[in-house]
Amino acid sequence: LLLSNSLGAQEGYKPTQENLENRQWFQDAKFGMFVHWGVYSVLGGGGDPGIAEWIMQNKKIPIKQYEKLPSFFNPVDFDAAEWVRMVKDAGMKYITITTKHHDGFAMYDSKISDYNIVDKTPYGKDIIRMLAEECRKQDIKLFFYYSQLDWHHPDYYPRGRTGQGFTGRDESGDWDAYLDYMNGQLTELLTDYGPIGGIWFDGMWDKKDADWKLGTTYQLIHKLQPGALIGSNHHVKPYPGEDFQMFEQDLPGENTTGWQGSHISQLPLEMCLTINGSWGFNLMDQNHKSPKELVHMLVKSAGRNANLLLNVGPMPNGQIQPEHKASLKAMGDWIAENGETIYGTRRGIVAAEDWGVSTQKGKKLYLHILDWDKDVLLVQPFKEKVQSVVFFKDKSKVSHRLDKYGLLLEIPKNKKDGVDTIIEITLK
Ligand code: JFZ
Repeated sequence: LLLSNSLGAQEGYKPTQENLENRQWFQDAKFGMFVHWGVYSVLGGGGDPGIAEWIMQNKKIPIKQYEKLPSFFNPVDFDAAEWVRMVKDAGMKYITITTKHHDGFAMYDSKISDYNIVDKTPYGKDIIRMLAEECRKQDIKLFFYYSQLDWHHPDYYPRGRTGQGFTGRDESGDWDAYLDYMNGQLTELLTDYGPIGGIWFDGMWDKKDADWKLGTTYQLIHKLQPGALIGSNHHVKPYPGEDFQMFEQDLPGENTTGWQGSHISQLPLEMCLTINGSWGFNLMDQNHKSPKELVHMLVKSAGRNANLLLNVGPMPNGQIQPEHKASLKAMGDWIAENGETIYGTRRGIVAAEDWGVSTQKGKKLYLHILDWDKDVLLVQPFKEKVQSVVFFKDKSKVSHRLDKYGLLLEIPKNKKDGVDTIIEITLK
């Protein structure tokens, strides 16, 4: 028996060779762009810097009123080629985009529901298709975010933690019919858009004790596209059938948000992060992370074996906010110089510490010194023998001593880099 329920998920799942290769690709890729874009973007948070894609819930907008939003969504400036070019220039290797968020609105041409971008907006075009085609042209992988939680579908019942009372729906519904609908939309996404990178689930946490029949859904996905990677933002240990593990706004193992738990699986890891303080477009949010902070998050993720999935919330006109374009450009400039120490690496033999992290590819070990202003640094001891120690930037020698206390490095002021002082160690 292959099918199983949510508790067992896809018990006995054996990833195909293609899937395993895609996991390697994923771990080598290191950096992707997350996109939260939907009809909520039109409201830009409604003047509240803390609200974006959650506005339906946070402002208790009934379905009848919310259903007017699609008629205002007309992203005439959307240019898939420009988005993908920007992604490449930022040094990113993939895009993960919201095909349906919690509001239930499909950003693609769904045939099983007309609550979608083609049928309900004046724009009338399938942005997911345009993006999929452009990604294929420019060799960028495309992943689909899909919200299991749905504030719009009548059969999403009983309601979960959210969506209580305000939406104006009947207090009834057929849960299995909802799951069929969800699986139907996933089938569309996995058959009509060519090979995709994977499915990024979110929203299970809304109904922790519901029978999500994950085994059925995961098996369906792996049957339709065995190479597609499944991940889910459920904040618990990965279920059988998942191909990567997600960490929301948190470096694996840190659990600073308190939601995440400290379990780190053997699966490829990914951390998602907002570029300011919002996922979807927010007009008031000026909390833009600096390029230095963003580079540090990329490096710290890599040093913990995780990818960074950096989010932008495009504006309702289809453009990316200029501040975010600038941040992405700055990251791209940094990666153009230093990408060798990130792409294709794994966490290095030197564990993460307050001063920074290490990444490694074969005999090349890179120490990324991110926060350290003294002129000497003692790195914890390791067993491997050292062939040479140089500054990555100019390949000049680093004065050092390796003994039982560790590796003592001299880092003169003029060799310090304001963002990341990278030491390249060749191991014997
Ligand atoms: C979720 C979404 O709600 C959010 O809009 C965004 O898409 C983000 C990437 O993922 O965020 C969560 C996930 C889990 C919880 C809350 C928000 N939770 O467990 O309460």
